[in-house]
Amino acid sequence: SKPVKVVKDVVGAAAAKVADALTDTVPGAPGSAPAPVAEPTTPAGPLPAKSEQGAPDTRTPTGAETGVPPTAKGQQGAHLTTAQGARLRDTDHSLKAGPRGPVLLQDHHLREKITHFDHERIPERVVHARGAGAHGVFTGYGTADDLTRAGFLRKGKETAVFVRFSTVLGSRGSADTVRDTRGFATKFYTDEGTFDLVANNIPVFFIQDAIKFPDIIHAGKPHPDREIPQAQSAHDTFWDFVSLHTEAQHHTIWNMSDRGIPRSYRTMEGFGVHTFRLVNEAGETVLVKFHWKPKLGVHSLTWEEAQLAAGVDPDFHRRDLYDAIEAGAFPEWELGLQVFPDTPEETFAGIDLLDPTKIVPEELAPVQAVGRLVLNRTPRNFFAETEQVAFHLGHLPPGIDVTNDPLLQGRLFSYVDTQLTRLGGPNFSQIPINRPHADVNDMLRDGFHQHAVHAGVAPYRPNSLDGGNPFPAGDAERAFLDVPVTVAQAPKVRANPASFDDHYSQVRLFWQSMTPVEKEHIIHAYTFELGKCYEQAIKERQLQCLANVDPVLCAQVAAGLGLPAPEPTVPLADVTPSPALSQVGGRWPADGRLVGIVVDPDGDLDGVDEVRRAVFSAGMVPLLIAPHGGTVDGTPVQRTFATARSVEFDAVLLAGSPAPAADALPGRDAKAGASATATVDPRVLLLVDECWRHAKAIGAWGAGAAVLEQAGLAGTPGVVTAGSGAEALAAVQDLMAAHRVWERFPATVA
Ligand code: HDD
Repeated sequence: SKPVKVVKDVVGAAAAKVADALTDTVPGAPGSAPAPVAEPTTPAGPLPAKSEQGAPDTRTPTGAETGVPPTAKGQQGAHLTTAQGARLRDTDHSLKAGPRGPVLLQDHHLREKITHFDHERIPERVVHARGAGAHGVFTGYGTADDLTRAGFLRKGKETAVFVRFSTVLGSRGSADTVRDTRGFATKFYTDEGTFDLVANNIPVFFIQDAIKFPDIIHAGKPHPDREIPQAQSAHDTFWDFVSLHTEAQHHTIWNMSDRGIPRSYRTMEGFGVHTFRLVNEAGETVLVKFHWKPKLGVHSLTWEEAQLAAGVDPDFHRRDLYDAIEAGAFPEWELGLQVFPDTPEETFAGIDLLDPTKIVPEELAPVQAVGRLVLNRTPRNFFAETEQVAFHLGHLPPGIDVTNDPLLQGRLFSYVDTQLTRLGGPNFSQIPINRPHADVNDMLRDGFHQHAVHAGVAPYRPNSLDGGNPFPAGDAERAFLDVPVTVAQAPKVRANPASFDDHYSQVRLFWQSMTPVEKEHIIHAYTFELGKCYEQAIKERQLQCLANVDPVLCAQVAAGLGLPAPEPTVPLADVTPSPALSQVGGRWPADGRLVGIVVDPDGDLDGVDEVRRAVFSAGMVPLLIAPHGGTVDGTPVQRTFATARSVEFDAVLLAGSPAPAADALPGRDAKAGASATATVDPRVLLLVDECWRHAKAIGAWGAGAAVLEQAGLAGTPGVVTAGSGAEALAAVQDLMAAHRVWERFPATVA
């Protein structure tokens, strides 16, 4: 047998020497040529030693510290070491009794490496398991100064934030574009303690009391026997619960509306749902609801897009978030407040502010902007940051307090409790992403994963041994204030106030506030989801709920299911529509929108170049779509005819399309309508056809006009043929401001 060759010592080696070591022959492999390896990067210096054990380990920054440049590679330092810092010669071969012999139990490196790997996964979140996060900055406007003492809302005050968006029902590996509620949780690392605003993209919740949370989640999650369906509500147990438990109907109609399938996290509103209490410097209080308003407007996918994206790109939303940030199109929201007087009744305009299944229409209480959020940095490590971030409604800075909303009260218990299992003990606030940016001086000690080496002997109060420290703070030191709300003398009961019994009036308010095209989408969504149920009784019960919302909605869904439409069992509420609830009718900036440009490599490439530049300077992102990858006239091709689908673009421009090669797509030519005389590649026809169905703006100039002719779309709504690329872009941009070419959707309901 061949002699075993020991991998060379690379201690102190230059890059070339490292490469030499890496390309060494595999020890013991008979006569094999060394496998080519990637070019090694220049070794960086080793990680600095941790100076002392008394403080958090700042070698792993939270994002606030700038010790590690954002471009730093994952593996810091030139030399591989064990977890104890001993340098290693080899990590590719276990220690054996001879090259063909058994592996030795004494191989401490093998055992360390495999053991650590075996424990790499932590339990996924019991809800909101799939998510994507980003860092950013929040800047206060100073407009809430008379309402709250919270310092992060002061004018010009900048506060670091981390935001995690999520779906609720699916597992960590499920698709992004499923019909579901989205989480929108924000951690503000304020100077006065961390504030977590744990919000959703829907302003109401399924239940009014947290004690029912396990029930709604058991019903919404996959069936316990077969664990299907994944990440969706189109199944019997969900509809069984919401049809029996009618307070869920309001949240459910939002799910069935276009809000259930957002176009992007960037185009979602966020809602704190509950009413909170603010307290100002003078000790005066108001009640508020928190709102996030996206700069790009609220915008959704079409149902077909959502379904296609789940297959074509299951990471659609997280990719969109990261791509936008990396392209410099930083997602932005304004934080807003609806403000209500803090009266003993805790109602506003007859609406119970403690009922989390009710909104207050913006027409009655306008949303007042109090600050701006910009997401400008993607996480460096998904696990360390996005997976380990831990939110909790009880993370409140002075100036913000909770109310008696029974859903909020239960949440105050659940979040810390769940982290104990998920993050393995009570010290999760020492994990870098969870570390407050305010000074911490608590008396919490020990426990699993304790990272601090606390000095002192007296973590109790009062004490005379550690100088009496720590001392309580007062108003002058900006201490948290539990607002001394008077609690009425009342018997202990398991009951809700009577106002919580109205389960239908606001569902009707939502339905009546929709435009015809939005109503059409809601009808289709209910028909699809109930059509996926097996139990006839569940469909009938949900139809009864819809009858109590609106007879037209009920009749249309019933027709789709082939069932009779029942009569209402409650009087239909007389509601005033709230136009603010509709997504249709506004105009929004085009920043960060994606424009596909279909090119013929033998066509008008000067014009294409000009249009690309114009798209860039309008703050949008051009994506070149060509028959093949690589470059066209020196410009990189981002999508090919084989990979481009309508879901990826907000609009498409056609500069021309080459005739299909004779052998292109055997068997598909005839289907796509192409023939020997076809002048347009059938894949381009499919793309344009999809864009049309998904109500996207389409523009063409020059040879591109032939594509529209052949697709039979020239002259239809939202399809523009222009004399130049610049004109086509201008027309398309104008159409994009309305998000979609809404008139392409047939609307049969008024
Ligand atoms: Fe919750 C996670 C939002 C009701 C219990 N919730 C979680 C997340 C969001 C929300 C955005 C993900 C946080 C992250 O990204 O890490 N939850 C809401 C909203 C609710 C709501 C807006 C109603 C207004 N939640 C709710 C109730 C309970 C919980 C009533 C329990 C009684 N939620 C949890 C949890 C989770 C969670 C089990 C799972 C993972 C976690 O907390 O950290 O504690």
